[in-house]
Amino acid sequence: MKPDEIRDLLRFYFITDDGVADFPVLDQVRLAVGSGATMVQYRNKSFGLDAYEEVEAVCRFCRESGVPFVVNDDVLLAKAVGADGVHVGQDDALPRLARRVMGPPAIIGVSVSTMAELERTDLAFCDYIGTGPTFETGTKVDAKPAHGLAGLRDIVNRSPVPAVAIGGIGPVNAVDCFAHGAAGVAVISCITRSGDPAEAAAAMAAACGVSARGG
Ligand code: TZP
Ligand code: MG
Repeated sequence: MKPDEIRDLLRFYFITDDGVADFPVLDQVRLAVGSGATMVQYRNKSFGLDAYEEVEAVCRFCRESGVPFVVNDDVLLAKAVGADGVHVGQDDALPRLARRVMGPPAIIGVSVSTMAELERTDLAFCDYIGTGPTFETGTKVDAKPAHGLAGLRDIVNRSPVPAVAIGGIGPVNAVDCFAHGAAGVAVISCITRSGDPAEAAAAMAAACGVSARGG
C-alpha cells in the first residue's frame, strides 16, 4: 500500500478491548466505526475457542462499513477470516512471513517501541509501525516505559513507513501526537473505559479531523 494511502487509514485507529465485560467487542467496533474510526484492529490477549466467530463478525461489519480491519498477533487467524491485514509485535511472526501469508495488498503493521527495535525490524515488508507507549497506559500490562512526544518524534523521523502513536492517548494529547509527526493515533481505553464512550469516540474523531459515518 502506498504511504499516502496508509497515512489516511491510520488517522483514527481503534483497537478492541477484551477487558471490559459489559461492553461487547462488536458494540465497541460499531461505536468507533460509526464515530469515524479509519481503521480497526481486533486485539484479544485471552483468545478462547469462541474468538474465531467474534473476529469474523467484526471483520464482516468492518467490510460492510468500508473500514480496513486487521488482526493483532495471529497471522493465521487474520488469513482465515479474510482480514485486510495483520499487526505483529516484535515477538510475533516476522513481517516477511506475515507478508507472505497475507499477500501483497494486505496491510502489515509492526510494533516498534524503541530506536533499537526500529533498526532491527525488516520494514521493507511493513506498511506502518505502531509506536509506543507514547504516554503511560494501564491497558497493556507488559508495556515498555513511555517514550513521550520527543521519543515519538525521534522514531517518526527515522521510520521509512508511517507511524501510528499508541499508549495513553485521548482527544487532547492526540493533537500533540500529530504535531510530533504521527500519521495517526491508536486508542483503546479512552473510548472503551470512558464513562461516556459515545462522547469519547466523537471527541477522538474531532481531534483526528475525521467525520462520523452516517447510517
Ligand atoms: N501497545 C502499546 S501501548 C498499548 C498497546 C497495545 C495499549 C494502548 O491502550 P490505551 O488504552 O489506548 O492506552
Ligand atoms: Mg503481539
